[in-house]
Amino acid sequence: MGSRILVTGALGQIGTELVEALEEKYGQGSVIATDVREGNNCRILDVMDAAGIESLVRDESITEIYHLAALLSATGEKNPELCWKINVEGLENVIAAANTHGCRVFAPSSIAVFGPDCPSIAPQVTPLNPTTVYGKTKVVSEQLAMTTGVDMRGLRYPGLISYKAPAGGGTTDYAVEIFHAALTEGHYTCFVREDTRLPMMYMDDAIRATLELMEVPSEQLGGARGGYNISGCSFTAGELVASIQRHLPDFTCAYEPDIRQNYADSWPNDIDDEVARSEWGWVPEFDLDGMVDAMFAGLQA
Ligand code: NAD
Ligand code: AKB
Repeated sequence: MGSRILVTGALGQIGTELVEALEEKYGQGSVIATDVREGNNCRILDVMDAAGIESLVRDESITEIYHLAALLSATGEKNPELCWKINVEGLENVIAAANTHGCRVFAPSSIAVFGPDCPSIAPQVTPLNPTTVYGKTKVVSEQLAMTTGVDMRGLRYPGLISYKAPAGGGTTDYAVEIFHAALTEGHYTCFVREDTRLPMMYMDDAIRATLELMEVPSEQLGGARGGYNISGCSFTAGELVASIQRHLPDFTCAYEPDIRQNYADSWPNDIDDEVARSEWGWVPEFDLDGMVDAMFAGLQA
């Protein structure tokens, strides 16, 4: 039998596009999309329900789990205990089912694993001292990938930019919201400073990276398997505005930093992804202007 795939958190920003890509690759009947919320072609599955995960994995003969259910940084910092429960205990429940039934697991990490002591261009190997609970849960995820005996892989996704689903409560959401505001209002009030530079990535690159990583033979992956650095494009909020103004010259942006500025300031400006490039051939396709052009093409279609 071929791959039988379970996706958790499938209705979110990544799941919306990853499910499509997995169905295209493996066939529609091979992918079971689940979320704690109701949605089209999506079964209800709460990742806190260990028995529910186990029985679904068993009954559907699941071979691979793409575990996307989580609380992101901004939502997570509002409710740190819930963030820890969903992100760590939810992952442990997925790993337990994977262990019992011999599944491979993809569990995303994030640039949120880095803290203020990280160099501005984050190396693959550096002390991981995040200030957010969300970041701490991602450090645990990377450690579990090295210690559970399950074939578990992850990517330190930068802030992801896409138009098919809204961003899900993160610090980097401004880089998604700004497009919708630009088209509907001609104005955006940004919650980080104009000079805030963060690593970002267009969703197409992120989906391709995910599929590519899961294809690599296990023995080819080294100590970064739980969270490879992958770089897309790095830009300031002001540079994003300038790129959007190529399409909408009258677009304006004001800057009113809130608590999310603190999380952004604790993360690096850019990512060194040499290890992903050399171990499994990672190469991004979208730079800032390419991403902005693709966003406008998608939103206006
Ligand atoms: P999202 O918030 O858009 O989607 C998460 C989904 O998980 C939601 O649909 C939500 O309903 C679901 N969920 C929440 N609690 C659940 C529970 N108890 N059981 C089952 N489902 C539950 O997030 P996303 O952007 O799609 O992120 C997916 C993964 O990628 C997360 O692990 C996130 O940390 C990671 N990541 C995302 C980004 C980004 O910029 N989007 C960057 C780095 C890492
Ligand atoms: C967030 O801002 O919380 C996410 C992430 C970078 O993990 N987009």
